[in-house]
Amino acid sequence: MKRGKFITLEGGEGVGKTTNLTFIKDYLQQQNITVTVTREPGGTALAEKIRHLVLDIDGESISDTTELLLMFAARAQHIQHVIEPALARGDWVLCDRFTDATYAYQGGGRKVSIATIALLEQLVQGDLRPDLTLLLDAPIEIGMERAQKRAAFDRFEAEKISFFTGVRDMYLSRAAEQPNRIKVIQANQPLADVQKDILAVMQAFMIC
Ligand code: Z5A
Repeated sequence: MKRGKFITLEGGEGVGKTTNLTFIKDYLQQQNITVTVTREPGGTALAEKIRHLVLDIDGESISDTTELLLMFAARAQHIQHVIEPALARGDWVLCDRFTDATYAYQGGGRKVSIATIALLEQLVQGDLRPDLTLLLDAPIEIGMERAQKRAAFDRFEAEKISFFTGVRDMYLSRAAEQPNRIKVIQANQPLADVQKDILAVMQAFMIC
């Protein structure tokens, strides 16, 4: 069985990851590809419990190190129980956030050392890296404005603007360092134009 491809969607708050995940899933299914759609933190029963713990705004305060380790603990479960088995059986895995989010939020936002994140990445993932990452990028105010129209803020959404600037800068610097894997999509356009750009990236990826 040919191993599947691993595609991740990244970006700040409210940039449209969830909206466009469905668009990409539909496109892949039209190409007769079996798709496993999942998300981080989460994707397994235990990892979803960890998600609840790290997003809960009313819980005990969480240290930066604890937050980092919880993200990777959830990821270890997710890789073992969902991502690796799906790739091995030939599914394509479409994941709403993955380790680029750790570099962006814990590294760029919380200022955790990048070397520490890289160490945990190697420990938890071995050689596993996404084959393609779509980074939806928009000015912070636009994403926040969209996100505010939805439910109440979680622990991350309640952060200051400087935190989100750090997150966005880290995402963009990783995209500049890894242009073959990370494709930046301008997410502050009307949805139809965003999806036109996503389609162009997906079509180019399919013929590689
Ligand atoms: N986190 C972390 O710190 N470290 C890690 O390693 C990982 C995660 C993996 C949970 O993520 C949190 O975990 C996250 C980082 C942290 N921080 N937060 N918060 P999440 O993915 O669940 O949370 P999120 O970023 O807030 O996702 P979201 O709120 O679901 O946003 P989204 O998926 O990007 O956006 P959306 O729901 O598709 O769209 C938002 C609204 O905008 C909606 O009404 C859409 O209809 C609308 N929309 C979308 N696109 C457009 C366009 N183009 N024009 C106009 N309106 C649009």
